Amino acid sequence: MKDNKNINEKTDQLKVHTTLNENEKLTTNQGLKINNNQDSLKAGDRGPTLLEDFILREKITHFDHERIPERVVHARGSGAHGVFKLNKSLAQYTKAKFLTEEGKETPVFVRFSTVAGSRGSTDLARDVRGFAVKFYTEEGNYDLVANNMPVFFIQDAIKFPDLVHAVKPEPDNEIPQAASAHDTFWDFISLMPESMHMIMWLMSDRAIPRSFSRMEGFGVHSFKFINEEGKVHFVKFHFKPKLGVHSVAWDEAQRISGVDPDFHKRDLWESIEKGIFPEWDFGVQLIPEEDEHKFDFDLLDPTKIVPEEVVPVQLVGTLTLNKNPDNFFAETEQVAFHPGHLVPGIDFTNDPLLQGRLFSYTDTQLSRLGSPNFHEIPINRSINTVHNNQRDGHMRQQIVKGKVSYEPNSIGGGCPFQAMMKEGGFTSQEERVSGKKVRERSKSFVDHYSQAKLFYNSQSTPEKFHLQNALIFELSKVTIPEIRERLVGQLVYIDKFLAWRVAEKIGVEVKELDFPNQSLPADANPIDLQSEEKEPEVKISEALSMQNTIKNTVKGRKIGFIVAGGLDAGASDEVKTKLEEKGATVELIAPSLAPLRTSDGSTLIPKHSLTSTASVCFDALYIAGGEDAVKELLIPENKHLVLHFINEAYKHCKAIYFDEGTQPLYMNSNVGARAHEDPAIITWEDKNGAEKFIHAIAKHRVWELEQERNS
Ligand code: HDD
Repeated sequence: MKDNKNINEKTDQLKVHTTLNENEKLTTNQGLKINNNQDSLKAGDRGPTLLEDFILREKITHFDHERIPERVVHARGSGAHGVFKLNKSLAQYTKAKFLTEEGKETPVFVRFSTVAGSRGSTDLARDVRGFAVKFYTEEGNYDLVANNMPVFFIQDAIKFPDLVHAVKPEPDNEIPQAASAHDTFWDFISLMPESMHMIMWLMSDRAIPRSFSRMEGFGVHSFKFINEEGKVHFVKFHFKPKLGVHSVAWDEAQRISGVDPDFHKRDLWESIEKGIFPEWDFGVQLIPEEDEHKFDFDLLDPTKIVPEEVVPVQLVGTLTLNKNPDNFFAETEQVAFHPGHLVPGIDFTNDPLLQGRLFSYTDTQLSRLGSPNFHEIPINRSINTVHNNQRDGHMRQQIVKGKVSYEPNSIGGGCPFQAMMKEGGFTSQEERVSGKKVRERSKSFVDHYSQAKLFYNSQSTPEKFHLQNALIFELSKVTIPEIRERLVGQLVYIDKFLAWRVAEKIGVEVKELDFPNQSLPADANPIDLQSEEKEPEVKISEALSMQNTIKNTVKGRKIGFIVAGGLDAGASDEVKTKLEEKGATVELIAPSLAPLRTSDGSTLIPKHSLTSTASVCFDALYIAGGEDAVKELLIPENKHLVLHFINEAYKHCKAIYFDEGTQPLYMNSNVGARAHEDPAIITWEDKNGAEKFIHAIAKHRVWELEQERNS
């Protein structure tokens, strides 16, 4: 929505820096009007270009310096503006103003990302997704730099460069791009048992989301809330998508990467342009400070979740994305997040991963954005005005009046003053800290498998099957058998059948492992420690299976209508209208892009041809009836393409609606050969076909029929 009404304090602030070239004359960067932008200044029309051509020089120089370093991780991203609305006050737990006043709306900018791939890589890589939220609060910027998975690979930030070097393309040949399926990643992982819980998440379909609007977001670490009285609660942050958590199949992800590598970016952009705003419930898990040690895991360990069965998630707010950026580079590329951007009422914990992050984010902006003044880039500016004695540096924008740039001062009347706590001055939570200076891991961080098991056991059968196949795919790309074998040795501690099944497919034997483990205290043996494993409080957690998040909605779904000249307009219009009324989008796919005539003489313009798109770009297919249309779809040059569409959608467990007269296509496709009832196949025989179709799409996929649909 270019000029939609979703204006807030932040978007208002950005307007001052926004420009439109409409009806304007071309100028240099100095504002000089340009009279010829086609030719450089030469000594004679066939002569050499003159050095004095300042217009050419300015243009080329600017172009030569257009690129900045991409983010060292999370390089590929998509962003949007929006609003966070608080529905239930958290004043009992925190004094952060944006979390205390019921009904309060806070502007936000959110950037989603993949982690390993370069800026130009595909959206559908198997990867963690970043979910970074900048809240422009009246007390300053608060950044929740989250992921779509609630745990992390490592427990200590000192291992982050190792992890990233292992997953990024291998340094000798820069292969593979945006993929973890290679030797160095699995070599590292197989030597880091603490990563196994995260590996379960990464090998699950959560790593290949259907869209950003269908992913969860997690703050990962435990943070702290502090209320007006100074009382402390540990807090875990959650974003739960209103559309449910849904993913695509791995085979589909690979196809989408070729057909539409910008699949997620496009989905986010188009949804917002259409007014189908992505929305999440914002929730918190709250743990009183005195209960810190009540769990069978350490709250400071970022490889652990707090199961929702133990501490329920309280939903207190709504995050809505309602405006696309005006300029990708200025906003999405230049936005700079940092877990250390805090407001009073929120504080860190001693999670050693979080502690290291607190150094990394400002540091990286210095090389990425090139100056300590990156906070002055419009997208990064706080809506609260900035007053301090920091001065100068590359690209300084603010013009601070007066002689004074130090404190204390008398010349400037002592300004700017320190703020007292009651005036909103930030104070770190007072915490007693004592201990020997040691380079060690706490023994409370040592159980690496219980929650990996919890995750695996909480998956539905199809989800387990997908996870197993993901491991087989990834490990089959590992060329060194010892690494494959070592990893299988880890899987044994999670699920013996899983380990055996993977081992069988990747050509190794299941052996018990015995190798040095850097993450444990020097005198610890991982196997002994595991035998101390406690019986977990929760054995299955419903919240961990995507299957349990299905919502009864087709909002934001994209349905492909396969049509041809002479289609039965009445029937297809009825289905289309019903889908659109419920917030789904219908796109027409025809043998060519030429306008086509329907049975009632009206004209339709197809958006796609059978060769310009693929079934993987849609959530469901509708095959339109009409004698002439079906005849055209059956001519040899179209028939194999249509059947490919149908068979592929069928294989990916999608809903397909065959309308009146499409029997020949139905019978010739794999659908015709099905042996059992299938709730996601709707035919001309179904009464209330449109309703059944909508119901089936809302269920996302019939994963439970995957084996049958693929047999
Ligand atoms: Fe990080 C970017 C999330 C651990 C160092 N991180 C980055 C982004 C997200 C996360 C979403 C992209 C922000 C954007 O869109 O601009 N990172 C996480 C989460 C972590 C985590 C959820 C663990 C719980 N990160 C982590 C560690 C370190 C970093 C342990 C270093 C010690 N992360 C960075 C970084 C990045 C970054 C190098 C790259 C670009 C940037 O910061 O601005 O500083």
